[in-house]
Amino acid sequence: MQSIRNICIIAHVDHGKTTLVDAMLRQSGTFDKPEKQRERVMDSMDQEQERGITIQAKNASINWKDVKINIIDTPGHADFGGEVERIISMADGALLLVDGAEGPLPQTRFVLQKAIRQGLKIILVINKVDRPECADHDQIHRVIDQTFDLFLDLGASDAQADFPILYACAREGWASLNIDEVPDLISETKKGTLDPLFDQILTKVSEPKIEDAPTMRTLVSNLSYSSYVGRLSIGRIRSGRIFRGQKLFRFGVNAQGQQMVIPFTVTRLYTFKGMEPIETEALEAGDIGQIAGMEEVEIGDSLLESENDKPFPRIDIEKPTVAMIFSTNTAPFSGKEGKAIQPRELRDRLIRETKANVALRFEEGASPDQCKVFGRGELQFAILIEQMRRENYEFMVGCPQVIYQTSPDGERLEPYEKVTLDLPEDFASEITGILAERKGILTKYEPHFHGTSKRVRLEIEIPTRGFLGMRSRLLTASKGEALISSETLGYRPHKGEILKRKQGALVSDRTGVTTEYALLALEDRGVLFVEPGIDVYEGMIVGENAKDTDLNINVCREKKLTNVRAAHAEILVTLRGIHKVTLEFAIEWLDDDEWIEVTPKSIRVRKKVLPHNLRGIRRSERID
Ligand SMILES: Nc1nc2c(ncn2[C@@H]2O[C@H](COP(=O)(O)OP(=O)(O)OP(=O)(O)O)[C@@H](O)[C@H]2O)c(=O)[nH]1
Ligand SMILES: [Mg+2]
Repeated sequence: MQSIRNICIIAHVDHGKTTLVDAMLRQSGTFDKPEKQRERVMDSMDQEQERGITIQAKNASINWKDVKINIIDTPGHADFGGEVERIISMADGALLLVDGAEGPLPQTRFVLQKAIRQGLKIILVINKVDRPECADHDQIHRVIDQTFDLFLDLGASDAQADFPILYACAREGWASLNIDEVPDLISETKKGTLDPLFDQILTKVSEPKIEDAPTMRTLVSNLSYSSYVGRLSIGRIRSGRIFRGQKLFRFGVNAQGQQMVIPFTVTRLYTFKGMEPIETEALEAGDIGQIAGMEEVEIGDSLLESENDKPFPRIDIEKPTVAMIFSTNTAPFSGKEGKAIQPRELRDRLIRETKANVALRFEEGASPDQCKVFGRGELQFAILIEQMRRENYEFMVGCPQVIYQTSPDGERLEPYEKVTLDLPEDFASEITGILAERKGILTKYEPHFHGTSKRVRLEIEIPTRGFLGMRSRLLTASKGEALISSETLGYRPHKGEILKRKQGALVSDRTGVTTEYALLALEDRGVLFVEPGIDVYEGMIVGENAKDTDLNINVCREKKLTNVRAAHAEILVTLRGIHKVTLEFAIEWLDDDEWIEVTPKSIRVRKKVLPHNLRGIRRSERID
């Protein structure tokens, strides 16, 4: 039987995980034509390529010195932390990547904590050592010290804290155990490879532990789909052997949370070769593969050979802290640009999503045309919304809301986050000011040099409610220079009212087509969201008011032509600028009494109550 190693790659967002997998695939001879490969091949979903981030954990496999190495690439963004939690049990070892210039960041801590708890052997890879900030090796040593402190802080065992360290440039495809070699590898006076990394994986990560059980047992840790065979379960064979045609039992739970046992037959099995699933007759204990044969399977189910066997405990992952309402589209233009989703379809679609992604949870909404989805953050919602939009659906979503809890003695609790910001010192006071306004408290202010520029690393503890919708504002305030990340701190006492948005909305008071003449007259009132010649309806938001009240306005007014010359002169006046409403912008901007209308072609924002005479204009200070 072939020797196997199962490893996952974990890190804070952007520290180079997927780039490292590229290099590992390339150097192990997995690609037929390596030069033809695009970058970050594991980021195979459209939105992953477009956004340059990993959203879903994915498997690949390579062969090195006759050992099969199963690799699981994971996302680093905090919103997709659930992906890391659910797949980590497939691995025995983890490559922990830390950007040599940035050092450990919040998500480094989160994923390391999961890996330590799971008892994984950890190999530290200090990546991006080619960055100019790392030319000073003191910087790299500092990062190693910080990472070591993190290990101790998280209760690593002695064996785990005794981790090997590699210095790597994933982008150029080399790694070394010797820091003194790094300058030569960067200047290419010495040719580097990933051999030292592969060797560490083979020697330091143990062979998969095989459970002492007489029959086949596996836990479904991930799902995939093939248009050819349907739903596929991804899991690691914990004991025994699984083969095509085998009769197995799926141990799942029903909607009421009760256990159910359903027999099925394995119709197809796949093992990974590179990123490709290759059909196989059998999978041996220790290996990771895909199993076809049942459509209804869910992550956390156990697939067992014996009906009398005990299932694995279900994967327990951190609870969502935010929620969003999804609704059918009730706006007047509904169904014009896509397919207006029906209540039942909306429900089915969202339930399907929450089954494939255990970090999301579904709940019925307040009315039959609404559903509530619980998740971890704005980006996670934005990706789901964008995905549904690409499926040609039209629907609406409300603004993200935090989930409250009540303490045993009746106190109202809300989720908190620790926000870590790294930015040029000049912006620090403005940024802390913005967050202080939203009840954030500065807990750490650490100046450091980043190359020659003076930067600070700030830590701010803030109610999640205060941090929602703030990312772009913080980026704008720091001229795009701030590195922002956050981690949840759990529930703390409610911090009192926080105003969601200071500015009111400019709202169309009628249905019609916008005119340049009307919009020009409005420019000084605030920021416009629509261009001339756009269809609008009563209650649709066409801009942000500079004042804190909503303003109902006529954006369709035509200029009465008194003489030809005046009309001609007007052509020379053009609108200063329109703020295009993107999905991300809308999610951050939206207030409780507003909807985002999502269609395959447009993102519109609107008031929940459309007729202007039924709606107040004073935005009461929102206390939630
Ligand atoms: N200078 C330098 N840049 C690198 C290196 N490795 C990766 N990068 C760059 O870092 C960026 C992020 O790389 P990814 O591989 O997508 O990072 P990731 O950790 O997979 O990111 P997520 O999956 O979104 O968490 C890309 O622009 C890479 O080109 C490296 O060794 N040196
Ligand atoms: Mg990635």
